[in-house]
Amino acid sequence: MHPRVVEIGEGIREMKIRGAGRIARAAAEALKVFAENFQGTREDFTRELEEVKKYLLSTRPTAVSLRNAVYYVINRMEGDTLDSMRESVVQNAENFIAMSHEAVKRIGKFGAERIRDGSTILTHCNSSAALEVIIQAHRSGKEIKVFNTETRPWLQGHITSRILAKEGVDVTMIVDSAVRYFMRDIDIVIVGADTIASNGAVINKIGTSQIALVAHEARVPFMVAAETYKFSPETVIGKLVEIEERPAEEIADPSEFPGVKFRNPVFDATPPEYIDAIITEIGIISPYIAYQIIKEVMQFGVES
Ligand code: RUB
Repeated sequence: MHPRVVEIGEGIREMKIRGAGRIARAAAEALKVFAENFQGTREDFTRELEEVKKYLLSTRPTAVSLRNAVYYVINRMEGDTLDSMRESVVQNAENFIAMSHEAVKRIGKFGAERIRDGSTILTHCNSSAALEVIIQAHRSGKEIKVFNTETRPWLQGHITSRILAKEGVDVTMIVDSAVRYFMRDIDIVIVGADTIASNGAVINKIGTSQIALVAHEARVPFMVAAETYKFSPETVIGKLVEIEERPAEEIADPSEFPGVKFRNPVFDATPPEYIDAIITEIGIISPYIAYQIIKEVMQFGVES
């Protein structure tokens, strides 16, 4: 396999490239690199494309954006000759990447409209889509404050805090368990998504569902910022979303805790009844219309 393809794949697996949107674009980029650098026969191309596809799909299990990106690029491949097939893969990958960037910008625009001047926003983990909403609201001149969780165990919240501080946003980092303590100061919660199931449940960084529960209790609106390629066609045909469980070492050194078991699931599911709206690039929608959105993205294809 081309070394750059492996570099991207391992980058996703080891979380050097992370966040559902980024890993989707990186997977499309890997397919593009493969097609551009391929040498061999048409038959070899088809066979190796399948290998690259399987390899990319194996890197992280939860974010459907990765699979939707891979299917988008491969299932739309056209042409009978090797050159036309290669060109088609390159073009599809470029289209996906451009569409993805554009989607995040539109989400930011729509979402920023929903942020009232003077609001205090809570976010969790590090979501480019959620950050785009916050940053566009800030750039439009609204006086906003942001609380963000540190997000154990990978501390993606550090990235979020730094990005917001650099933008000049008034940002406060809190530990994950302080969410309920601060909820009385929060006007709106905005998080991202890795996958949205056909029943409207949102799968996002572990802890998201607890935050949603606390927001619900405090009657604080809970919004999800997500591109339509985060909706999962697979869930329509009955597949369950696999929740990635990562090594215990990410939490603590198990050798220092003889007799102790560790569990480290890195995503959880927030049911639709705790979600006020999902901000997508095609509009702000109720989680209950997830199925209609999936029908539109079904065109990406699904492996049954
Ligand atoms: C990242 C995470 C993000 C979503 C959405 O988890 O849960 O909230 O992926 O991000 P991890 P984006 O760090 O384990 O990949 O809006 O950037 O797609």
